Amino acid sequence: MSSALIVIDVQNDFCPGGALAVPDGDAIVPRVNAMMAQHDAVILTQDWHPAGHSSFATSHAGKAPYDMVEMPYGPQVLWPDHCVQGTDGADFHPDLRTDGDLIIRKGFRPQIDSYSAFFENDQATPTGLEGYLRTRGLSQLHMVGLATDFCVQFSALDAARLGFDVTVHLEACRGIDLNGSLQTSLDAMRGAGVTLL
Ligand code: VGL
Ligand code: ZN
Repeated sequence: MSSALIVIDVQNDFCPGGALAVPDGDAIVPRVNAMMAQHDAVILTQDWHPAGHSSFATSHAGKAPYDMVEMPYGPQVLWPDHCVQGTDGADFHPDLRTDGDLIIRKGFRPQIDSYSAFFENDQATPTGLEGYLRTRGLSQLHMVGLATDFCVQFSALDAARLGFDVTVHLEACRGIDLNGSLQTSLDAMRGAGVTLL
């Protein structure tokens, strides 16, 4: 049985000074780097939105960041513009090791947001990561990164539902915590059989 470290969205816009900064987000970088040597494969995800993406508050007249809207696929939080393709904010944190095996980009379809590394927020459009992991025999997934209560949570829940063995290393994650979303996400992951360390 082989293990993969999945490093979620350790990008400048999610670190202090970035457009959608996660408190203390950059503090995880040394720990994440150190974990890379402990797994058979290292996969990084990169939030990668076109300018004017539908998850940006600036794309909705009269809306502010963190307002909710109803999308065809369900409720969606509106975010500050972040991780726009080709910008510094979309780059990985400069101290993050990026010599992993695969970089998977997500959120590039203008009309759908994508938190999970496996499916877009419609819960149906795949990123291809499942097939990559299965064809390489990577069944033990270890997740770290940003943000615990959004992209890490949705990735972990999808992975557990797909039958992978999932561990989230909380000391190498940081959360946004919108209206208690951090605690809710921990309860949901635990309830889905995800191991939280
Ligand atoms: C994320 C909000 C919007 C994340 C990405 O990486 O958790 N959160 N886009
Ligand atoms: Zn995003």
